[in-house]
Amino acid sequence: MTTDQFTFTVAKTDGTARTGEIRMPRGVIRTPAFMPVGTAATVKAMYPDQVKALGADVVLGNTYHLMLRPGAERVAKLGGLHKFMNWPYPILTDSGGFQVMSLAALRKIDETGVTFQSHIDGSTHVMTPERSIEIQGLLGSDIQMQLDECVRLPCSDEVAENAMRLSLRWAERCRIAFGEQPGKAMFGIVQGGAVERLRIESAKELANLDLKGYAIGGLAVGEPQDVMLRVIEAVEPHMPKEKPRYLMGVGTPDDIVEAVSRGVDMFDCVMPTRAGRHGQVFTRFGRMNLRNAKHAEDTRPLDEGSKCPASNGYSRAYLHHLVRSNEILGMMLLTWNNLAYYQDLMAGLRKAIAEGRLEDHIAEVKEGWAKGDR
Ligand code: PRF
Repeated sequence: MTTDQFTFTVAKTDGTARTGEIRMPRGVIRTPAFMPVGTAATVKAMYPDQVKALGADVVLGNTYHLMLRPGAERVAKLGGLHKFMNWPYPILTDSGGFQVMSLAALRKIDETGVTFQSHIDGSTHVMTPERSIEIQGLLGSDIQMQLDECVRLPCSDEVAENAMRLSLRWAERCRIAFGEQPGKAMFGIVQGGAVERLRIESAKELANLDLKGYAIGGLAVGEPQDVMLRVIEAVEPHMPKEKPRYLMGVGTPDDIVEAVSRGVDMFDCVMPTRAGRHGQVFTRFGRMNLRNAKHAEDTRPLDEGSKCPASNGYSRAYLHHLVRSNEILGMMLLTWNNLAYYQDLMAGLRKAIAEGRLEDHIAEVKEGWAKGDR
Protein backbone atom coordinates (compact mmCIF):
# COMPACT_ATOMS: atom_id res chain seq x y z
CA MET A 1 0.00 0.00 0.00
CA THR A 2 1.29 3.46 -0.82
CA THR A 3 0.25 6.87 0.42
CA ASP A 4 0.26 10.46 -0.77
CA GLN A 5 2.57 11.26 2.14
CA PHE A 6 6.16 10.37 2.91
CA THR A 7 6.13 8.30 6.10
CA PHE A 8 8.50 6.04 8.00
CA THR A 9 7.38 3.45 10.51
CA VAL A 10 9.58 1.18 12.60
CA ALA A 11 7.86 -2.19 12.92
CA LYS A 12 10.35 -3.91 15.20
CA THR A 13 13.64 -3.21 16.94
CA ASP A 14 16.32 -5.66 18.03
CA GLY A 15 18.91 -3.89 20.16
CA THR A 16 19.77 -0.72 18.23
CA ALA A 17 18.76 -2.29 14.90
CA ARG A 18 15.36 -1.60 13.38
CA THR A 19 13.18 -2.92 10.58
CA GLY A 20 10.35 -0.94 9.07
CA GLU A 21 8.92 0.72 5.99
CA ILE A 22 9.24 4.05 4.24
CA ARG A 23 6.03 4.75 2.32
CA MET A 24 5.61 7.26 -0.48
CA PRO A 25 3.46 7.65 -3.57
CA ARG A 26 5.79 5.60 -5.78
CA GLY A 27 6.09 2.67 -3.43
CA VAL A 28 7.26 1.20 -0.19
CA ILE A 29 10.91 0.81 0.83
CA ARG A 30 11.47 -2.06 3.23
CA THR A 31 14.25 -1.23 5.68
CA PRO A 32 17.08 -1.94 6.22
CA ALA A 33 17.36 -1.33 2.47
CA PHE A 34 20.19 -1.55 -0.02
CA MET A 35 19.83 0.84 -2.97
CA PRO A 36 21.53 -0.25 -6.19
CA VAL A 37 23.40 2.64 -7.79
CA GLY A 38 21.98 3.90 -11.08
CA THR A 39 24.36 6.80 -11.61
CA ALA A 40 23.63 7.62 -15.25
CA ALA A 41 19.93 6.63 -15.26
CA THR A 42 20.86 2.95 -15.42
CA VAL A 43 21.92 0.32 -12.93
CA LYS A 44 24.78 -0.73 -15.17
CA ALA A 45 24.32 -4.09 -16.94
CA MET A 46 20.84 -4.64 -15.45
CA TYR A 47 17.29 -4.24 -16.75
CA PRO A 48 15.04 -2.23 -14.39
CA ASP A 49 12.55 -5.10 -14.01
CA GLN A 50 15.42 -7.42 -13.07
CA VAL A 51 16.52 -4.96 -10.37
CA LYS A 52 12.98 -4.83 -8.98
CA ALA A 53 12.59 -8.62 -9.10
CA LEU A 54 15.65 -9.01 -6.87
CA GLY A 55 13.80 -7.10 -4.15
CA ALA A 56 15.24 -3.61 -4.61
CA ASP A 57 12.57 -1.05 -3.69
CA VAL A 58 14.58 2.07 -4.57
CA VAL A 59 17.56 2.98 -6.73
CA LEU A 60 20.00 5.86 -6.45
CA GLY A 61 20.55 8.43 -9.18
CA ASN A 62 23.26 11.09 -9.39
CA THR A 63 22.63 14.79 -9.79
CA TYR A 64 26.21 15.39 -10.95
CA HIS A 65 26.15 12.92 -13.84
CA LEU A 66 22.63 13.65 -15.00
CA MET A 67 23.03 17.45 -14.95
CA LEU A 68 26.02 17.09 -17.27
CA ARG A 69 24.50 14.43 -19.49
CA PRO A 70 21.74 14.40 -20.68
CA GLY A 71 20.94 17.54 -18.59
CA ALA A 72 18.29 17.99 -15.89
CA GLU A 73 16.07 20.23 -18.02
CA ARG A 74 16.10 17.62 -20.79
CA VAL A 75 15.14 14.81 -18.39
CA ALA A 76 12.29 17.00 -17.09
CA LYS A 77 11.14 17.72 -20.65
CA LEU A 78 11.09 13.98 -21.32
CA GLY A 79 8.80 13.37 -18.34
CA GLY A 80 11.25 12.92 -15.46
CA LEU A 81 13.82 10.32 -14.46
CA HIS A 82 11.35 7.54 -13.54
CA LYS A 83 9.83 7.59 -17.00
CA PHE A 84 13.18 8.19 -18.73
CA MET A 85 14.77 5.06 -17.23
CA ASN A 86 11.56 3.01 -16.98
CA TRP A 87 11.80 2.67 -13.18
CA PRO A 88 8.40 3.67 -11.73
CA TYR A 89 9.43 3.02 -8.11
CA PRO A 90 11.16 5.34 -5.62
CA ILE A 91 14.38 7.08 -6.63
CA LEU A 92 16.85 8.74 -4.25
CA THR A 93 19.26 11.22 -5.77
CA ASP A 94 22.59 12.26 -4.34
CA SER A 95 23.11 16.00 -4.37
CA GLY A 96 26.28 16.20 -6.44
CA GLY A 97 28.74 17.62 -3.93
CA PHE A 98 30.49 14.34 -3.30
CA GLN A 99 30.70 13.43 -7.01
CA VAL A 100 32.00 16.89 -7.92
CA MET A 101 34.81 16.48 -5.40
CA SER A 102 35.73 13.01 -6.61
CA LEU A 103 35.20 13.31 -10.38
CA ALA A 104 35.27 16.88 -11.67
CA ALA A 105 38.40 18.59 -12.90
CA LEU A 106 39.32 21.94 -11.29
CA ARG A 107 36.78 22.47 -8.56
CA LYS A 108 36.50 25.40 -6.18
CA ILE A 109 34.32 25.37 -3.08
CA ASP A 110 33.11 28.48 -1.22
CA GLU A 111 30.07 29.67 0.72
CA THR A 112 27.99 29.99 -2.46
CA GLY A 113 28.58 26.44 -3.65
CA VAL A 114 30.95 24.48 -5.85
CA THR A 115 32.30 25.70 -9.20
CA PHE A 116 33.73 22.92 -11.31
CA GLN A 117 34.59 21.74 -14.78
CA SER A 118 32.79 18.77 -16.28
CA HIS A 119 34.82 15.55 -16.52
CA ILE A 120 33.06 14.96 -19.84
CA ASP A 121 33.68 18.13 -21.87
CA GLY A 122 35.45 20.58 -19.55
CA SER A 123 32.52 23.02 -19.46
CA THR A 124 32.19 25.16 -16.31
CA HIS A 125 29.24 24.71 -13.93
CA VAL A 126 28.15 26.19 -10.61
CA MET A 127 26.40 23.96 -8.12
CA THR A 128 24.73 25.83 -5.29
CA PRO A 129 22.50 24.23 -2.65
CA GLU A 130 19.50 25.80 -4.41
CA ARG A 131 20.56 24.55 -7.84
CA SER A 132 21.15 21.03 -6.51
CA ILE A 133 17.60 20.91 -5.12
CA GLU A 134 16.25 22.43 -8.34
CA ILE A 135 17.98 19.74 -10.40
CA GLN A 136 16.78 16.96 -8.13
CA GLY A 137 13.27 18.39 -8.54
CA LEU A 138 13.61 18.49 -12.33
CA LEU A 139 14.66 14.84 -12.26
CA GLY A 140 11.56 14.10 -10.17
CA SER A 141 13.54 12.49 -7.36
CA ASP A 142 11.50 11.14 -4.42
CA ILE A 143 14.28 11.45 -1.84
CA GLN A 144 16.59 14.39 -2.39
CA MET A 145 19.86 14.93 -0.57
CA GLN A 146 21.17 18.25 0.71
CA LEU A 147 24.36 19.60 -0.89
CA ASP A 148 27.23 18.90 1.50
CA GLU A 149 30.99 18.92 1.68
CA CYS A 150 32.59 15.53 2.27
CA VAL A 151 36.28 15.50 3.24
CA ARG A 152 38.58 12.52 2.86
CA LEU A 153 40.02 10.89 5.97
CA PRO A 154 42.35 11.32 7.67
CA CYS A 155 42.07 15.11 7.93
CA SER A 156 42.70 17.77 10.58
CA ASP A 157 39.92 18.63 13.04
CA GLU A 158 39.83 22.12 11.55
CA VAL A 159 39.17 20.85 8.04
CA ALA A 160 36.48 18.47 9.33
CA GLU A 161 34.85 21.26 11.35
CA ASN A 162 34.78 23.76 8.49
CA ALA A 163 33.22 21.20 6.12
CA MET A 164 30.67 20.21 8.77
CA ARG A 165 29.63 23.85 9.41
CA LEU A 166 29.42 24.65 5.70
CA SER A 167 27.27 21.53 5.23
CA LEU A 168 24.96 22.70 8.03
CA ARG A 169 24.50 26.12 6.41
CA TRP A 170 23.84 24.41 3.08
CA ALA A 171 21.30 22.10 4.77
CA GLU A 172 19.26 25.16 5.77
CA ARG A 173 19.43 26.63 2.29
CA CYS A 174 18.38 23.26 0.81
CA ARG A 175 15.48 22.97 3.23
CA ILE A 176 14.20 26.40 2.16
CA ALA A 177 14.68 25.59 -1.52
CA PHE A 178 12.88 22.28 -1.11
CA GLY A 179 9.94 23.80 0.77
CA GLU A 180 6.93 21.59 1.49
CA GLN A 181 6.50 18.55 -0.78
CA PRO A 182 4.23 16.05 1.02
CA GLY A 183 5.04 12.86 -0.97
CA LYS A 184 8.76 13.61 -1.20
CA ALA A 185 11.64 14.03 1.21
CA MET A 186 14.84 16.00 1.58
CA PHE A 187 17.46 14.39 3.81
CA GLY A 188 20.20 16.18 5.73
CA ILE A 189 23.75 14.80 5.89
CA VAL A 190 25.79 14.52 9.08
CA GLN A 191 29.46 15.42 8.54
CA GLY A 192 32.36 16.04 10.93
CA GLY A 193 35.13 13.67 9.92
CA ALA A 194 36.25 11.21 12.58
CA VAL A 195 35.70 13.71 15.43
CA GLU A 196 32.85 12.52 17.64
CA ARG A 197 32.20 15.97 19.12
CA LEU A 198 31.72 17.42 15.62
CA ARG A 199 29.57 14.51 14.47
CA ILE A 200 27.26 14.89 17.47
CA GLU A 201 26.93 18.63 16.97
CA SER A 202 26.14 18.07 13.29
CA ALA A 203 23.49 15.45 14.09
CA LYS A 204 21.83 17.68 16.72
CA GLU A 205 21.77 20.79 14.54
CA LEU A 206 20.30 18.83 11.62
CA ALA A 207 17.66 17.28 13.89
CA ASN A 208 16.53 20.85 14.72
CA LEU A 209 15.73 21.37 11.03
CA ASP A 210 13.07 18.64 11.34
CA LEU A 211 13.92 16.97 8.03
CA LYS A 212 12.28 13.74 6.86
CA GLY A 213 15.44 11.69 7.08
CA TYR A 214 19.12 11.90 7.95
CA ALA A 215 22.22 10.53 6.33
CA ILE A 216 25.68 9.93 7.69
CA GLY A 217 28.14 11.15 5.07
CA GLY A 218 31.89 11.42 5.11
CA LEU A 219 32.52 7.78 6.02
CA ALA A 220 34.10 4.98 3.97
CA VAL A 221 36.46 7.67 2.68
CA GLY A 222 39.77 6.09 3.61
CA GLU A 223 39.37 5.29 7.32
CA PRO A 224 39.53 1.78 8.80
CA GLN A 225 36.23 0.04 9.60
CA ASP A 226 36.59 0.44 13.37
CA VAL A 227 36.77 4.24 12.97
CA MET A 228 33.61 4.20 10.83
CA LEU A 229 31.74 2.06 13.36
CA ARG A 230 32.87 4.25 16.26
CA VAL A 231 31.46 7.34 14.48
CA ILE A 232 28.15 5.57 13.79
CA GLU A 233 27.89 4.55 17.45
CA ALA A 234 28.59 8.12 18.54
CA VAL A 235 25.98 9.80 16.31
CA GLU A 236 23.21 7.19 16.42
CA PRO A 237 21.75 8.31 19.77
CA HIS A 238 21.47 11.86 18.36
CA MET A 239 19.67 10.90 15.16
CA PRO A 240 15.87 10.99 15.55
CA LYS A 241 14.57 7.44 16.09
CA GLU A 242 11.41 8.12 14.08
CA LYS A 243 13.30 9.12 10.91
CA PRO A 244 15.18 6.92 8.44
CA ARG A 245 18.98 6.86 8.73
CA TYR A 246 21.09 6.43 5.63
CA LEU A 247 24.80 5.58 5.55
CA MET A 248 26.06 6.99 2.25
CA GLY A 249 28.27 4.98 -0.08
CA VAL A 250 28.60 1.93 2.18
CA GLY A 251 29.72 -0.70 1.64
CA THR A 252 31.01 -4.25 1.86
CA PRO A 253 28.55 -6.86 3.15
CA ASP A 254 30.44 -6.79 6.47
CA ASP A 255 30.17 -2.97 6.74
CA ILE A 256 26.43 -3.22 6.07
CA VAL A 257 25.81 -5.92 8.64
CA GLU A 258 27.75 -3.98 11.30
CA ALA A 259 25.98 -0.70 10.48
CA VAL A 260 22.53 -2.34 10.52
CA SER A 261 23.21 -3.69 13.99
CA ARG A 262 24.10 -0.09 14.99
CA GLY A 263 20.77 1.36 13.81
CA VAL A 264 21.26 2.27 10.11
CA ASP A 265 18.27 1.82 7.77
CA MET A 266 19.53 2.58 4.25
CA PHE A 267 22.66 1.99 2.19
CA ASP A 268 23.93 2.53 -1.33
CA CYS A 269 27.19 1.46 -2.90
CA VAL A 270 28.69 0.82 -6.32
CA MET A 271 30.46 -2.22 -4.90
CA PRO A 272 28.15 -5.04 -6.12
CA THR A 273 27.72 -3.52 -9.58
CA ARG A 274 31.27 -2.24 -10.12
CA ALA A 275 32.89 -5.38 -8.69
CA GLY A 276 30.65 -7.47 -10.95
CA ARG A 277 32.01 -5.70 -14.01
CA HIS A 278 35.53 -6.55 -12.84
CA GLY A 279 35.11 -10.25 -12.25
CA GLN A 280 34.50 -10.05 -8.49
CA VAL A 281 31.58 -11.93 -7.00
CA PHE A 282 29.85 -11.90 -3.62
CA THR A 283 28.11 -15.00 -2.33
CA ARG A 284 27.13 -16.50 1.03
CA PHE A 285 30.65 -17.96 1.05
CA GLY A 286 32.42 -14.64 0.76
CA ARG A 287 34.15 -12.99 -2.18
CA MET A 288 35.97 -14.50 -5.12
CA ASN A 289 37.53 -13.28 -8.33
CA LEU A 290 36.33 -15.19 -11.38
CA ARG A 291 39.40 -14.11 -13.35
CA ASN A 292 41.48 -16.44 -11.22
CA ALA A 293 42.75 -19.52 -13.13
CA LYS A 294 41.51 -21.84 -10.42
CA HIS A 295 37.95 -21.41 -11.75
CA ALA A 296 38.80 -22.43 -15.33
CA GLU A 297 37.44 -25.99 -15.06
CA ASP A 298 35.14 -25.62 -12.07
CA THR A 299 31.69 -26.93 -13.05
CA ARG A 300 29.95 -25.68 -9.91
CA PRO A 301 27.62 -22.66 -10.05
CA LEU A 302 28.39 -19.59 -7.89
CA ASP A 303 25.82 -20.64 -5.32
CA GLU A 304 23.50 -23.58 -5.99
CA GLY A 305 21.36 -22.46 -3.04
CA SER A 306 20.50 -19.07 -4.55
CA LYS A 307 17.21 -18.33 -6.34
CA CYS A 308 19.01 -16.06 -8.79
CA PRO A 309 19.46 -17.63 -12.25
CA ALA A 310 22.91 -16.01 -12.56
CA SER A 311 24.01 -17.62 -9.31
CA ASN A 312 22.66 -21.14 -9.84
CA GLY A 313 22.51 -21.59 -13.60
CA TYR A 314 26.04 -21.12 -14.98
CA SER A 315 29.29 -22.90 -14.17
CA ARG A 316 32.18 -20.99 -12.68
CA ALA A 317 34.19 -22.29 -15.64
CA TYR A 318 31.83 -20.55 -18.07
CA LEU A 319 31.75 -17.33 -16.05
CA HIS A 320 35.57 -17.41 -15.86
CA HIS A 321 35.66 -17.71 -19.64
CA LEU A 322 33.22 -14.80 -20.12
CA VAL A 323 35.20 -12.59 -17.74
CA ARG A 324 38.55 -13.44 -19.34
CA SER A 325 37.06 -12.78 -22.79
CA ASN A 326 35.58 -9.44 -21.68
CA GLU A 327 32.17 -10.60 -22.80
CA ILE A 328 29.19 -8.36 -21.99
CA LEU A 329 27.27 -11.35 -20.63
CA GLY A 330 29.97 -11.88 -18.02
CA MET A 331 29.38 -8.41 -16.60
CA MET A 332 25.61 -8.90 -16.74
CA LEU A 333 25.65 -12.24 -14.93
CA LEU A 334 28.12 -11.19 -12.23
CA THR A 335 26.27 -7.93 -11.57
CA TRP A 336 23.02 -9.87 -11.35
CA ASN A 337 24.55 -12.37 -8.91
CA ASN A 338 26.04 -9.61 -6.76
CA LEU A 339 22.87 -7.54 -6.52
CA ALA A 340 20.90 -10.72 -5.77
CA TYR A 341 23.34 -11.46 -2.95
CA TYR A 342 23.07 -7.93 -1.52
CA GLN A 343 19.26 -7.97 -1.65
CA ASP A 344 19.14 -11.44 -0.06
CA LEU A 345 21.49 -10.19 2.65
CA MET A 346 19.12 -7.28 3.41
CA ALA A 347 16.04 -9.55 3.39
CA GLY A 348 17.80 -11.87 5.84
CA LEU A 349 18.66 -8.95 8.13
CA ARG A 350 15.09 -7.61 8.03
CA LYS A 351 13.67 -11.02 8.90
CA ALA A 352 16.16 -11.59 11.71
CA ILE A 353 15.39 -8.18 13.26
CA ALA A 354 11.65 -8.88 13.01
CA GLU A 355 12.20 -12.19 14.78
CA GLY A 356 14.52 -10.72 17.42
CA ARG A 357 17.51 -12.90 16.49
CA LEU A 358 19.81 -10.48 14.71
CA GLU A 359 22.91 -11.35 16.71
CA ASP A 360 22.64 -15.10 15.98
CA HIS A 361 21.81 -14.39 12.35
CA ILE A 362 24.89 -12.20 11.91
CA ALA A 363 27.06 -14.89 13.47
CA GLU A 364 25.69 -17.41 10.92
CA VAL A 365 26.21 -15.03 8.02
CA LYS A 366 29.82 -14.43 9.06
CA GLU A 367 30.40 -18.16 9.44
CA GLY A 368 29.39 -18.56 5.80
CA TRP A 369 31.85 -15.86 4.67
CA ALA A 370 34.61 -17.51 6.70
CA LYS A 371 34.03 -20.86 4.97
CA GLY A 372 35.23 -19.23 1.79
CA ASP A 373 35.25 -20.69 -1.68
CA ARG A 374 35.34 -24.33 -0.40
N1 PRF B 1 28.05 12.99 0.83
C1 PRF B 1 27.26 12.83 -0.28
N2 PRF B 1 27.26 11.68 -0.97
C2 PRF B 1 28.09 10.69 -0.59
C3 PRF B 1 28.92 10.80 0.53
C4 PRF B 1 28.90 12.02 1.30
O1 PRF B 1 29.60 12.22 2.29
C5 PRF B 1 29.62 9.59 0.63
C6 PRF B 1 30.64 9.22 1.63
N3 PRF B 1 30.78 7.83 1.79
C7 PRF B 1 29.18 8.79 -0.43
N4 PRF B 1 28.25 9.47 -1.14
N5 PRF B 1 26.45 13.81 -0.65
